[in-house]
Amino acid sequence: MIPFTKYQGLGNDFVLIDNRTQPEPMLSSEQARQVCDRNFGIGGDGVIFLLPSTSQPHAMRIFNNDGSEAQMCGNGIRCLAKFMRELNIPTEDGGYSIETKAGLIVPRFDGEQVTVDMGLPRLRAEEIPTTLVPKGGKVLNLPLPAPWSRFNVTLVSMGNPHAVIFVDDLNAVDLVNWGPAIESHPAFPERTNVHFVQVLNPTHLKVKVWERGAGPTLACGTGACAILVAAVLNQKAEKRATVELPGGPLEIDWHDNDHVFMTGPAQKVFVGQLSVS
Ligand code: ZDP
Repeated sequence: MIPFTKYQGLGNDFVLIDNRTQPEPMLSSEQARQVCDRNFGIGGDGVIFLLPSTSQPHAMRIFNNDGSEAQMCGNGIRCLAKFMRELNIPTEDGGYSIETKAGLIVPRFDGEQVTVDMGLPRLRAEEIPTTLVPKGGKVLNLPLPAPWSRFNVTLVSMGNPHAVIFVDDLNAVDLVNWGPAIESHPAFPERTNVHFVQVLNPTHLKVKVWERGAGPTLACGTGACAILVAAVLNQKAEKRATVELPGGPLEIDWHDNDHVFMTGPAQKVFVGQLSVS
C-alpha cells in the first residue's frame, strides 16, 4: 500500500506521494494514469511525486492523467508546498527550493495562499518547441497553418508549452473540439497546452483551459503565467493582473527581474492508502 494525499488548487486536483525514500517515482506512468482515472482510480488531473534531489533540497516530478510527463505544474507546486509543510519539512526563508524539469521553482507561504517564483518565461521557437517559425524566432499573434488559420497564437514556455489565443467572446469557444486539435497540431512536436483568453480589462483576463495530456481542467498555473506574459507582449494587459480560470482567480506578477510570480490557494482534500497492481 502506498500512502497518498489528495490536494486541489482552484479545482486542478492532484494525488501527492512522498517519494523521498527512492530517486525514481514509485508508480510507473501507466500506474499514474490508472490512479488518475475518476472511475477506476482515485481521480485527478495528475500525480505528483516529492523526490530526493542531488542539486536542491527537494525535487518534484509530475505525470498528467494520460500518463505523459509534464516538466512543471503551477497549481501542483502550490499543492506540493502545502503537502511538504504537512510532512513537517522545514522551510528555508519561508519557502522551499524545488528542482523540476523546468528548472528551480521556489514556492513561499503567504498566509494560506502560496506565492511561487515560476522563473523566466521562454519565447524562442526551440524553447516552446514549435516549428511555426525558424529557430530563434518568437511567435507573437501569428496564425496557425490551415485549416486552423483563423486562430492567431502567441507561444510561451514556462518550462512547459502554452499556446495563447485571444478571443472576443469566451462563450463562443468550442473548447472540446478546438482544444485537442490545437494541442496535437503538427506545429507542436511535444503537443501544447491551449488557452482561450478574453481580456475584460488590462488587469483582468478570463480563460478557458485545455491542458496537454489532461483535457479541459479547471485551472492551469503555468498557463496563467504564460497568459499574462502573452497579454503583456500583445499590449493587452499590465504586468500585474488577475487571471480568472474556471476554478477561480490567480494573481500573476511579471517582475522587473523577468521572473513570473503566481499567487493562489491550495487545499488538502483527503488522505488514503493506494493499492496498486
Ligand atoms: O504541460 C502539461 O502537460 C500540463 N498538463 C502540466 C500540468 C500543468 C498544470 N495544470 C499547472 O497548473 O501548471 C498542473
